[in-house]
Amino acid sequence: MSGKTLHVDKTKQENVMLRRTACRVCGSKKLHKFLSLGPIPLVNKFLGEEQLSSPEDFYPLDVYFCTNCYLVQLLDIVSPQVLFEEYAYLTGASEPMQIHFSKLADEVLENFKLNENSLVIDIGSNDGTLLQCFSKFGLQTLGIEPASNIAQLAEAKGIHTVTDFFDEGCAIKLRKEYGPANVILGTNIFAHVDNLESLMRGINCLLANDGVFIIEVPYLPNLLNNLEFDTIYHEHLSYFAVHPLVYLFRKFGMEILDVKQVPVHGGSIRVFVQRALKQQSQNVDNLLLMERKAMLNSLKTYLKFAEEVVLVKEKLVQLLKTLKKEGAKITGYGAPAKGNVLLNYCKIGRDVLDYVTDTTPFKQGKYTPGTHIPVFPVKKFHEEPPDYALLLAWNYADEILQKESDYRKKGGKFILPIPEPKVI
Ligand code: DWN
Ligand code: ZN
Repeated sequence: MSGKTLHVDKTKQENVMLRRTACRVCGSKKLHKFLSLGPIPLVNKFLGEEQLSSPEDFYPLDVYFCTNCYLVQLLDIVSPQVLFEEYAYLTGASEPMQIHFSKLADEVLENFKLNENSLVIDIGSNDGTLLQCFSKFGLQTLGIEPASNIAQLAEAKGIHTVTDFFDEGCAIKLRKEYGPANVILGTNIFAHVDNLESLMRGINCLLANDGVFIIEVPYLPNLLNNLEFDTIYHEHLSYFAVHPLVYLFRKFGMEILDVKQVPVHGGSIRVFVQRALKQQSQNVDNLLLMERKAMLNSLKTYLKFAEEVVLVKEKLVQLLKTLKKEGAKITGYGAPAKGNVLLNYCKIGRDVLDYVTDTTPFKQGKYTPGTHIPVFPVKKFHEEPPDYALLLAWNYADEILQKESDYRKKGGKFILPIPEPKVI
């Protein structure tokens, strides 16, 4: 395992980082640190060959629990401009996400009265994959995406996309230009935003009176139960359960109409939010009860999680060491952001993984941040199959295992890193 010295440029950090001292949702200062995964680099900043010899920046990654509203969160905030103005992750690069979003659009169309005049706005619309599922039914769509390299891809597909960060100021401009939205979507953006007050004021400004705001966020109980510690990184500022969300939406005159668990990104919740409810789904109380039973309101739960994370790390490192000693060739499958947390936290470098493969064009030909492992298209995996493939994109295990059944038939093995390192 690589043991290099980390470069922490304090002055640079001060320029790109803010330190929050109060809870993002309730403002309380009763915040308890329970886990440190850093210092690690920014995990979507893949490096070009020319960058490998320059010093790299590493940032603290400490996780806190608010004993007032029970929000789990980061307090060290890396500037969103640095994180998102140019971005490597493409929704369309993962086929399971295309299927998932298509089902989301079907559900919205079934449950809400929409027609060809209805406006659907997607915040953090990425390459337009989700909005395409609405535009094919003739609805009006508008994407908001801060990464210009990705907004361009959406435009090329015919999905009109405004390149901007969504906040209250942006919402005021959009409302003037496009009118109120019947549906506002925010899949995997709610956890990414530090200023939730400005975001929610923006939603209130842009949403039609009877409109619906639909978010998807990774669900905290899944993170805890499956030890998905690698989904913790600087882009994800909040780790939500339903309890803090109820608290937050009420502050802005909104209520959760319905909430359901969906199987993406390690287990997420899809939350439907409106101003005036006729009736709230029983699902809301059911999940709140489950969260109380799971002791999400107790610091002890998080301290136990932190202990388990260390054990997973030790077991994974030991397993890889043993396999390497036996002369095994190992590579990584997928180069997700979370994979870079795992590699950096466990100090798994090029001495362990020969290469990683990934379907995202922006990542191919580059090197993983911090660990400098080359990223290739999946063709390399088929041409030079390893004995073992560390499944960094474990959230797509079912699909990938099925897709790579030939590799497995020929004796190739996958290593699943969490919840407990396992060879399959
Ligand atoms: O919130 C976030 C989520 C939505 O996406 C972001 N902050 C960043 C990103 O997280 P991630 O990079 O961990 O997401 P994924 O979807 O788990 O990434 C999977 C990666 O694996 C992608 O780079 C595509 C790649 N992949 C692959 O190479 N072969 C994926 C599949 C399904 C495959 O068969
Ligand atoms: Zn709080």
